[in-house]
Amino acid sequence: MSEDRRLWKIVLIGDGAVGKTSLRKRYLGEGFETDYLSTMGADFALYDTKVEETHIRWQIWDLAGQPVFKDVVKAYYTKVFGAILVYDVTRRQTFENTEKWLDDLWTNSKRDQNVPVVILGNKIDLREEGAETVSADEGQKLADRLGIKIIETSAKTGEGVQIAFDQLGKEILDFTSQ
Ligand code: G3D
Ligand code: MG
Repeated sequence: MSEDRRLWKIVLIGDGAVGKTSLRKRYLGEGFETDYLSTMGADFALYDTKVEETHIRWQIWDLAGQPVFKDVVKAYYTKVFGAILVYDVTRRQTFENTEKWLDDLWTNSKRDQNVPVVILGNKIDLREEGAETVSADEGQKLADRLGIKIIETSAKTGEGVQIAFDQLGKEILDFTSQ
């Protein structure tokens, strides 16, 4: 690891089965290490990349299910540099829960609203017309209201995945160089 490589812890958040683990795997491909923190029910993967000209090492935290212990939540959110918040475009309730996840992030990281976040509307390969479905337009309206970027993705096809992580990287870089 070069000396000036920055270690950035990020967390994946959002309801169960929205595709958090699949997105992480899609982004990382085969070449990543994970450490399973079995006592916590969380694991993290390390991945070296570049954001603009800056060398970074992502430490991507991912929860297996819902944490039971308060300490787990605390450890999960502690010292985060950024977050990827995921909803599933085929399940409206997961979209409606995004603000609850933002609150969790802000409260538990004790950083108020000062955490770079990107929101992902995932599973667009499954999107059909219907009341359950969250449209791109609805996503954009929420993005405008929150002042947070929403990127539509598919962990299955890979669409949007690289863009989403790049976007978060840029936001963290801007934030940390303020
Ligand atoms: P989670 O980590 O948020 O709980 P997972 O979600 O990554 O475990 O994904 C839950 C299920 O959704 C998995 O299916 C996974 O394959 C599927 N999935 C995730 N992202 C996408 C996507 O973009 N498109 C499609 N079509 N499926 C997706 P299983 O059947 O393994 O439970
Ligand atoms: Mg998972």
